[in-house]
Amino acid sequence: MAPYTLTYFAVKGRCGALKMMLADYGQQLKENLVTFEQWGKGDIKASCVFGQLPKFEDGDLVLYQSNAMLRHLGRKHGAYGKNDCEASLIDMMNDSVEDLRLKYIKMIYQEYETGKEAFIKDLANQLKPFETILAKNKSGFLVGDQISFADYNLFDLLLNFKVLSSTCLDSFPALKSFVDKTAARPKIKALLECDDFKKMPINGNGKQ
Ligand SMILES: N[C@@H](CCC(=O)N[C@@H](CS)C(=O)NCC(=O)O)C(=O)O
Repeated sequence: MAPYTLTYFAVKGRCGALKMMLADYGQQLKENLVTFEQWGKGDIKASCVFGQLPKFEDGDLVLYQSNAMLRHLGRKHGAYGKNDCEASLIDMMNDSVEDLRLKYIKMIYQEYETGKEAFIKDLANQLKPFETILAKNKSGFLVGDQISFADYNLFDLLLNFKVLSSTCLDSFPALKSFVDKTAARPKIKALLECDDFKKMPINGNGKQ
């Protein structure tokens, strides 16, 4: 039996990083896919604590909030730093990835037609701090010398950005190397190449 269950829409959306993390740790994931039609009926929404998906189950533990899920898995699978200071830095990195993800989501869902070009133009400014951090850390990870949940989250978002603008990492060697190295991790590579994952849209409105 899969130890973990994810209930979510049939999109990568807020769960790409979680899936990559679990794949990298060799963990099974049972997926309950909810259609937009089922969601529209309201019963599932009413059953969710904050009225939204994803929902993640680890045995009796039920979690909402995708970043809480990443933190939970980080704690369980050794991807939350080697000490409290590293953990705090990883939190800081992940919060910054979340800030950027929110900007991306706003553009995708609210202003794709009018805001996409401006978003791409500003992307270099948004990516620069991550480039600086990765260039400084010889391990090639955001914090310390091992991969953390914030790395998976950044990697997932950068893959979305590359779909949005294939050249967006061209002037960021550290980010490019981070993406290449993470994508080459054997179990992540296998996930990225698997048909079910590949064919899943990034976003619920089909824009990317
Ligand atoms: N902060 C939440 C956001 C969750 C969220 O925005 N869920 C969206 C799909 S990605 C949703 O459930 N939308 C349907 C609705 O709000 O009715 C998280 O990170 O999990």
